[in-house]
Amino acid sequence: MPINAGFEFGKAEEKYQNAKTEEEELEALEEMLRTAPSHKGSEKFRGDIRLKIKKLRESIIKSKKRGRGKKGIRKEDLQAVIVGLTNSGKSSILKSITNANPRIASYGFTTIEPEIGTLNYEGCNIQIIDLPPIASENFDHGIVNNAEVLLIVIEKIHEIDPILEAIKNKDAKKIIVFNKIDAHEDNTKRKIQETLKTKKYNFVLTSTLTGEGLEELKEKIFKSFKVIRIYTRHPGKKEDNIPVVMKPESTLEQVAEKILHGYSKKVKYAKIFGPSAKFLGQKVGLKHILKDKDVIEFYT
Ligand SMILES: Nc1nc2c(ncn2[C@@H]2O[C@H](COP(=O)(O)OP(=O)(O)OP(=O)(O)O)[C@@H](O)[C@H]2O)c(=O)[nH]1
Ligand SMILES: [Mg+2]
Repeated sequence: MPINAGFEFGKAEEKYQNAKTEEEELEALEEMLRTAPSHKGSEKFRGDIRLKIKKLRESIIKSKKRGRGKKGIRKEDLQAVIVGLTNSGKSSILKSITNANPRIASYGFTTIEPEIGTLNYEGCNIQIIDLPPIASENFDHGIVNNAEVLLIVIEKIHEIDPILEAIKNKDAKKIIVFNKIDAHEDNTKRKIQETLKTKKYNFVLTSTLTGEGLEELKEKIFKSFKVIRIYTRHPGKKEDNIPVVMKPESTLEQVAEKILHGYSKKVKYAKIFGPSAKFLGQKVGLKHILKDKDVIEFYT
C-alpha cells in the first residue's frame, strides 16, 4: 500500500478481509474510508475505496429487492418519520434521540433501507423511522404517506420547498429540523431563526455534535401527537410507569378494551385519581371520559 496507514485503518482493513457478508464488507470499507490518511498521495486510493463502496451498495440493494422484500415495519401508535436530502444528518438525529444505531457517513446515500428506533419521552414510546434520502430509489413513499408526524431534516432553508413538494403528505404535522447548527456563527443562526419564524414553521435548530436543540426536538415530537396518557394500577399498589396512550376524549371502556382485550366486559366500574376525577378515588362507569395523566383502578 502506497500510503502511510494508521492503526485504525489497519484494523478496518482486517475487518474487510474477514467480512462474511456484503453488509460487513460495506461497514469495513466505510471505516477504511474514514480512517485512511488524506493527503495528495492517497487520493487515488481513497477514490478506489469509494468506488468499491458504491458497487457494493448497489449490489446490496439489488439482493434486497430480489429477496424477502421490504423489512416489515409494524406501525406503533405513535410514529414519526424522518425525511430530507442526503447527508443532512437524518440518521444522526435518529441515533441521537432513540436507541437505534444506524449507519452514518460523510458521503451521500448512506441509508439504504428504513431504520427504526424508539424514543422514550414522558413515559411514552414513540417509534421513529429514518428513511433513505428523498432522491434515493429506496425512498419509501408509502411510509411517508401514512405518517402522522414528519421530521424534515435540512441544512439550508431552500431545501424545504422541494422536500414538501416531493412528499405530498398534506395532513402530517411537520417539524422542520434545521440540523448542523454548530456550523454557523451566532449571527447567521439568528437570521435562520428569523426566517423560519416568519414562514411560520414549527421548527427547531439542532446539532447532533453538541446536542443543541435535541431536548426541544423530543418535546416537539411528543407534543405533535394528540394523545392522552392513562396510567393503570392495581388497587392498593403504585401505578404502572408506562401509560396507555389514547386519543383525547377516550372513555374508560376504550382503555379497558385496549389493555384487557376480551376481558373488558368484566369491568364494572373504576376509581379515578387524576384530572378527570372530581375527587380522589371517584367511582365512575364505563362511559366516563378520561383526561391526560389520569390514574385508574379497574373493578370487576
Ligand atoms: N457538523 C455537524 N455534522 C453533522 C451533524 N449531524 C450529522 N453530521 C454529519 O453529517 C454527515 C451525514 O450524516 P448522516 O446522519 O449519515 O446523514 P443522513 O441524512 O442520514 O445521510 P443519508 O443517509 O446519506 O441520506 C456525517 O458526516 C455526520 O457526522 C451536526 O449536527 N453537525
Ligand atoms: Mg442516513
